[in-house]
Amino acid sequence: MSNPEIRTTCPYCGVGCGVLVSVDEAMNVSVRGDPDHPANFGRLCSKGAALGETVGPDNRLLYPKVDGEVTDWGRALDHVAGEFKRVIETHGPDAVAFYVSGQLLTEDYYVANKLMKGFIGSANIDTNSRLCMSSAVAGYKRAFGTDTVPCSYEDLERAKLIVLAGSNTAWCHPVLFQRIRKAKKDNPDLMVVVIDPRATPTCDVADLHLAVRPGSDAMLFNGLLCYLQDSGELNALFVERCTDGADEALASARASAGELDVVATACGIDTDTLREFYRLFARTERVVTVFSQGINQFSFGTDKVNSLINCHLLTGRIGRPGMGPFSFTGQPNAMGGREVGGLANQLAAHMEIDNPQHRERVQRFWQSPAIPGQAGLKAVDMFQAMETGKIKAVWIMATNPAVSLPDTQRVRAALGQCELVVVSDCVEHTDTTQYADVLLPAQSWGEKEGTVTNSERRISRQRAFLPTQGDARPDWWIVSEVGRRMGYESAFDYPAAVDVWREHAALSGFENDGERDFDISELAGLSHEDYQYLPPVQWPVSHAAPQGSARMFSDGHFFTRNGRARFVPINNPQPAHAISDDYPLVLNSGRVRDHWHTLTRTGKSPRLSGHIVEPYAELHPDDATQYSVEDHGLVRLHSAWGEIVVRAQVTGTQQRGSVFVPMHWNLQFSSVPSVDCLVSPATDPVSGQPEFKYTPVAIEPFPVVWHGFILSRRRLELKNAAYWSCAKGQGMWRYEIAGEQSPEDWARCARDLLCSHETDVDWLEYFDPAVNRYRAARLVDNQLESCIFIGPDIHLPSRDWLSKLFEQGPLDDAARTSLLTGKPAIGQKDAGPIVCSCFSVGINTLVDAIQSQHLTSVEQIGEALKAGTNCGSCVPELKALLADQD
Ligand SMILES: Nc1nc2c(c(=O)[nH]1)N[C@H]1C(S)=C(S)[C@@H](COP(=O)(O)OP(=O)(O)OC[C@H]3O[C@@H](n4cnc5c(=O)[nH]c(N)nc54)[C@H](O)[C@@H]3O)O[C@H]1N2
Ligand SMILES: Nc1nc2c(c(=O)[nH]1)N[C@H]1C(S)=C(S)[C@@H](COP(=O)(O)OP(=O)(O)OC[C@H]3O[C@@H](n4cnc5c(=O)[nH]c(N)nc54)[C@H](O)[C@@H]3O)O[C@H]1N2
Ligand code: SF4
Ligand SMILES: [Mo]
Repeated sequence: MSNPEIRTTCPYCGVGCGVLVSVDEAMNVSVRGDPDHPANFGRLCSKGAALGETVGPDNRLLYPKVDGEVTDWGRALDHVAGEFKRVIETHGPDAVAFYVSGQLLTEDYYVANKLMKGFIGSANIDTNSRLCMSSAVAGYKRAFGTDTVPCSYEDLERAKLIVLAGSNTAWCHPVLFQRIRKAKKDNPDLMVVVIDPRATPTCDVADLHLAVRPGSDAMLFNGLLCYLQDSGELNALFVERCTDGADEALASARASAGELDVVATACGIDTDTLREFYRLFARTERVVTVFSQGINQFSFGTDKVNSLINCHLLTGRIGRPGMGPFSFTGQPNAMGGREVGGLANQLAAHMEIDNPQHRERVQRFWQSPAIPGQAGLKAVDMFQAMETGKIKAVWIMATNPAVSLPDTQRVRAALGQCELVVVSDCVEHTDTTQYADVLLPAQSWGEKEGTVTNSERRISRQRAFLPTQGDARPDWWIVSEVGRRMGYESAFDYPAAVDVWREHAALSGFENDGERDFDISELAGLSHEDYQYLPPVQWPVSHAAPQGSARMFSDGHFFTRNGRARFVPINNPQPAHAISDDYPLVLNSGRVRDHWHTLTRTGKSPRLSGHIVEPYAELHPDDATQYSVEDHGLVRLHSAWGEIVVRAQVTGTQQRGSVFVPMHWNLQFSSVPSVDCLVSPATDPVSGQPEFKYTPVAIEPFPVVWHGFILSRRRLELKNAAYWSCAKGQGMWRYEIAGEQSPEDWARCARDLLCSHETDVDWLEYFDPAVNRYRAARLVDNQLESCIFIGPDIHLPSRDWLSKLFEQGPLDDAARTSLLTGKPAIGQKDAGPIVCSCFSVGINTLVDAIQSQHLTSVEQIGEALKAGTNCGSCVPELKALLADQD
């Protein structure tokens, strides 16, 4: 029997879907979409649907550790507080830093920010949101005076045109993608334009795809600004009454982007396609321009953001239903972090550190001994300051910078050098925890209580439904306890999360009087019970709008000094590092459908790990020919900052001159430390956001003499293979491996790789020295324990049917034979790699059914195999398979 369902919020992306969770007696967790949550109305994506597979105990950090030794909380907290105090007393408050995360809950974030800015007295607290949406923040602030996302998700349904700029919505905000798909079905007039150098699965809903040259968006939107004026779409009344600076912005746009042909050439698209987009935009009043990392992650990301906001200001398309510039935020609480002022250049409750009045007000509210007079170090600079010794103690919470910051070699070196590294995480082994002097176990999703804010300013509750594992504690508690031990007892005396919430809400309304956009003061008096049952609500939730607010700027009033929005003149900005003969290709990086960031959670799920099992580099077929790269072969990518070896995927969806590498893999899952080894540390001078989408690189084949794979019930240590990667399967782990030299004795090498030197196991072995083909299986009690397949090239047996043998009991003769022949026994099907992760449907099963049952639509596939009928995340891939079979 299941216990009652608990209502909570998905901990992954910024869509912020409501989920209903139930836990059975065996502690199995099942999850379904909350039909009443306004973000998703019952929908989930593949990641949300598989949440139950990610809450298990493996690799959980359970107890505090100091210098590698397990200890109790009292000692660990005293140690952290004592060391921070010592460093501050000796070297001043700016010698310490916090590096936090959009995956903290608002309550955690609030307390961390308060401790650093109000009590330690330094602004050296920055967050991984710096890597994520700081250009959106800076762009909004330049235009509106505040960091205000004006739109609601319902605007997607009310729009007539949706422009998806630098957003792979299908994979990164899948439930919003489903909403767009549904909106298109309900309203066939709705047009969708995708602006992305790659043809991503998002193009599945696109009426028009602009495969722009990387980095050319500002040019594109500057051209649009000119076109809008030329075609008479300028909203003179709005521009005159509600904005400043239109003339300067237009003049600046004209200087580089006044001619269609010039813009088309700069953007690498033909003039007709460009004109079609401009016409569509010009003639459609209700247009939402969605933007994400393809806009933000540039050294001129803020300029890109303002170039697109300018177009909405010129046409007055903001503050009304179905229109506006809409930043889709990445992390579940990227927005909450902005609200509490978690960035080094903010204060709290959308107040500014460089505003003396704000500083005085926040200090008075906090009754704090100190408040920094200027901004602290932004993420990239913070780690560089650790390298130079300026920062001597850092506390990292809920982020994995050794993987996710650019130029990770340097980041790792900086962590290695820093006197004191404290890491709060739910997971024990990550590339970052390796550098920790102190490890603090944080409660994980399902164990903790608090709130998050999604992309449409909607605050939702995360609620606990599992007992806490080990000695883990809420992040807000850990930080408060350190604060108390540093001598600030009363300021950090919070009995529960709701007490933090009330203070945060009260500060938002403190001396506000409508002057600041962020105001949730109506929620400052929530009782314990109100907080427990708080329904999702969009801020502001103020005296004037006690039920929350769907849209901002409806009255044409902005939060600048004179109440007018500002145009920002944009020139023709260029990436920090241009391609050259040495580094002729542009490296682009981002996400895949079923994985989340550095794999600490989705890497635990067999379903999610079966979609894409290895790190890869996507490149165009002509580039593959030019650089002698073989599809599925290994390639070495190198830049001025580092190198990695990954699998090549040759595909026409990539444009010439560009390479795409996903950001997820790291040393816990592969021989690749991170694609960020290659990425340039250049940042945007306004926002501090790194240029993750543009690093010049070179590519060449990586010569190996053998390829292979291993399937094993136990996790293995393969650190010595020239190339390896690992993915969780059902009841086993799957490894892809390759070597630069053949061993003299394969049998011995196999035993080393499989960590097996026992004598009581049964080995089946096959070796053909003429072609260097080796296969072995290790059986215990006649059950498959592990197997290894080695060959001279990439043509190896399918892993998918072999992995099914791990789900069987004792192997029969047919299974034993098929193990050595590398072919499924007669009658046994090989499903192939997973396409639909909800129902684990493989590619071979799909192709088979499409051919034999003459299936011609996604609906027919759904009826035959269920694939695509749950979350729908695989629908673009199903369509591509149907097209291939035509
Ligand atoms: N599955 C999954 N979903 C996620 C996450 C995850 O890890 N996995 N992470 C979440 C987080 S934190 C974030 S920030 C979001 C990110 O969500 P997105 O921003 O949608 O994801 P990315 O894959 O980083 O990049 C988006 C697209 O930008 C394109 N791009 C690159 N250069 C340019 C350019 O010059 N111009 C334009 N117009 N486009 C360009 C890339 O080709 C890519 O397709 O996803 C969130 N959702
Ligand atoms: N090349 C390249 N690099 C990128 C990007 C890119 O597009 N390309 N994108 C950037 C972006 S947008 C982002 S957001 C970052 C993401 O990068 P990271 O933030 O480094 O990635 P995560 O894997 O999400 O790390 C979160 C960590 O917090 C832990 N954790 C989870 N929940 C909690 C909790 O409640 N409390 C505590 N204390 N710990 C918790 C997890 O176990 C994990 O170790 O990567 C950035 N890096
Ligand atoms: S879209 Fe998927 S990952 Fe994002 S919040 Fe919803 S269920 Fe979670
Ligand atoms: Mo992000």
